[in-house]
Amino acid sequence: MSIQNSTTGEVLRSYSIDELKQQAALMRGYDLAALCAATSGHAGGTLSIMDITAALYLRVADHDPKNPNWPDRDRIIWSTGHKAPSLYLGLAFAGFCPKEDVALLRKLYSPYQGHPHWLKLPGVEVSTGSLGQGLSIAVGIALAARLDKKNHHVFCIMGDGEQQEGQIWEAAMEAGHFKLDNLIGIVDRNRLQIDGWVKDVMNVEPLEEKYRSFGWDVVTINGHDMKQVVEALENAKAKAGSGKPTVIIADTVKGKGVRFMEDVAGWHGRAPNREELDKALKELGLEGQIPVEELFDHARQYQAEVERKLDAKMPKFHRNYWWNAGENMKVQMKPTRLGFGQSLAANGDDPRVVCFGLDISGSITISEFYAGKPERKSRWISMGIAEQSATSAAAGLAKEGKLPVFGTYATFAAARNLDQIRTSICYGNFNVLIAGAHGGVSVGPDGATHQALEDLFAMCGLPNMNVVVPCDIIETRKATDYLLLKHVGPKYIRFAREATPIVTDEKTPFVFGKANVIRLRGETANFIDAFETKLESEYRDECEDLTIVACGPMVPEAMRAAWILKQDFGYETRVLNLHTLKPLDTAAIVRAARDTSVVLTAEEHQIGALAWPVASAITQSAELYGIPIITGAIGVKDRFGDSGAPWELIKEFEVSAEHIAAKAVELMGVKKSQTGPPVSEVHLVGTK
Ligand SMILES: Cc1ncc(C[n+]2csc(CCOP(=O)(O)OP(=O)(O)O)c2C)c(N)n1
Repeated sequence: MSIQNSTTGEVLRSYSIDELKQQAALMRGYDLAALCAATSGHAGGTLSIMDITAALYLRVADHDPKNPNWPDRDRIIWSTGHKAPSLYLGLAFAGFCPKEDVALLRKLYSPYQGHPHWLKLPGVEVSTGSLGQGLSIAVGIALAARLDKKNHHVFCIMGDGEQQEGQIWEAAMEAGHFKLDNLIGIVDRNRLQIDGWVKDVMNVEPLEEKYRSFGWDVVTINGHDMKQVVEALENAKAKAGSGKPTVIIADTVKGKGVRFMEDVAGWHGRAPNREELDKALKELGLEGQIPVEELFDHARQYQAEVERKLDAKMPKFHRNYWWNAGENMKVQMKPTRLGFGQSLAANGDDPRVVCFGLDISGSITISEFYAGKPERKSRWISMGIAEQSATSAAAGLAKEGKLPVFGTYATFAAARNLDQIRTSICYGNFNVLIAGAHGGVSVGPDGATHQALEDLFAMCGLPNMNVVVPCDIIETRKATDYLLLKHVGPKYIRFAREATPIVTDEKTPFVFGKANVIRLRGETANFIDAFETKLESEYRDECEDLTIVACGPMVPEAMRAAWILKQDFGYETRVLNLHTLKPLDTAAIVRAARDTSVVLTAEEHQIGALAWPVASAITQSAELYGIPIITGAIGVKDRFGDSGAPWELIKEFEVSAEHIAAKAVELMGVKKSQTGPPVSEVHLVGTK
């Protein structure tokens, strides 16, 4: 049946096998052009799944592009959310949305998020991006169809690396148990994942026997032979009433169609540059068939509008204080995550240190532990994409005296496995170091599912847990040095993905649990030299006008805000670098509140991981009873993230120095109105 008018039942378009092959080739071309325009994304897996995508969206699935919510449509669930461009192209080629719009991939406010979000684009069934959840959602949808006595089918697209997630097997058991013959699983068995070959990272074979033993019908096909693909999908649909779910295990090639991408793990999460795109299109036999320039133009025009909107939203001051915008106050930027790897490389000789790989090892730099040091390989344990089991396994290693370290994106390192952290690690008070990488919106184009904005609530809320959020690459290295070898107990370090300003040096103090005071001393050639940093316990009150308390890469933003506040308004700011969120340096907060009476917090997180403990320290301190303290909070305001460039997101989510400064001016207005004549200098341009 396929693409149809859901009112009349008329088939709108049916594709022959040869036509499907042509469409799949074109979809590959659009895919690579969209990735190139976005400058990020997943080339390898989007290419391996494209033949199946074309068959499903253009021939096998019953759906109506004019009525995406038609209740009787087949549902297609993309459990591997990182293959979103293939999903978008399936929809576009079936007529749900314009093909050229796929060039808006990964851009701010775009419906074409880095990972699919069903609330943004009609035709997308569910929001995914955290692997291993799609099959369970598909089970739920299949059960709902049964309850409603509906005949539609539910397809669920998964990866082979993804089969390492335990949740997949809970769902597989449920589908077998409930005899969900309206459910069709598809495994894109391209044999690669991020860290290498699936068989080496964590073998999942024999997949056929596993699914069979869970009560499924199993079909193995060549996922690039269009005839086999169509037959397998159509047969699976035809066998309703069999009492068994079906899984189609499709043997595919990662990067299919582009020789320099085929079977190369490095192309998992890479986008081609312009030269590589041209080469790829040639290899795909698509020269002149993809309107590359039009697509790029479309992307450029959209991007110009995004930038205009963002600029209009930003608080304005007498001059542009943005990073490296002027002749002086220059900064160097490096990703904080590199500091984590540097520390593991330096300290990994301790025979107790054991590091877990969770299939994002290069990106979060945990692989630096063994890079160039083969003798450490026995203490490198690849666990695959299995965060929950790895968390409890780390507790087991710690129980036996090892120093286990595991890390992944903070959403998967501190949220998916929260109960395991709570019960296996914290309740037993085990010595495990957890790294939450990619904290905050500055993760960028991957979008909401990959931007950890709640992890610190959970980690700070757990008894026995210790939490550090370092401000730059150097502090990340020092914090890891300390946590790894000196601190005993559960510990969480959170760091960012993007290159952020380096604002500390080797001499800058770092004492676990003790805040630093940072004071602006005047403009200099280099931003870092303009500031003096001291341990707060060694600092004497300078009667500053206000305090900004920050952690992580919000510390550099707070410093830049202090600069804006001085230059535009003449305000003196005490910046507190509260790198340790737990245990909290309550004394430093209380002293700052007492000395300045204005306390503004700044966090790249939902407001509250930093703001509420600081507020609580103030309200609970007997020293401050009866003293009015004016407080404010900068952070993410109870919303999920978005795709976009990292610094665009810092602006959109209002966590830039400009937003801190504007809020500080507002608070200072309140302070002055309480202590002197009212002032009108709220927000925007200063009054100096
Ligand atoms: C829960 C979770 N852990 C980790 C990741 C990061 N991640 C994205 S894709 C990927 C590898 C997936 O491998 P596979 O399922 O084989 O997909 P393919 O190789 O076909 O792209 C990983 C680890 C994630 N998205 N979700």
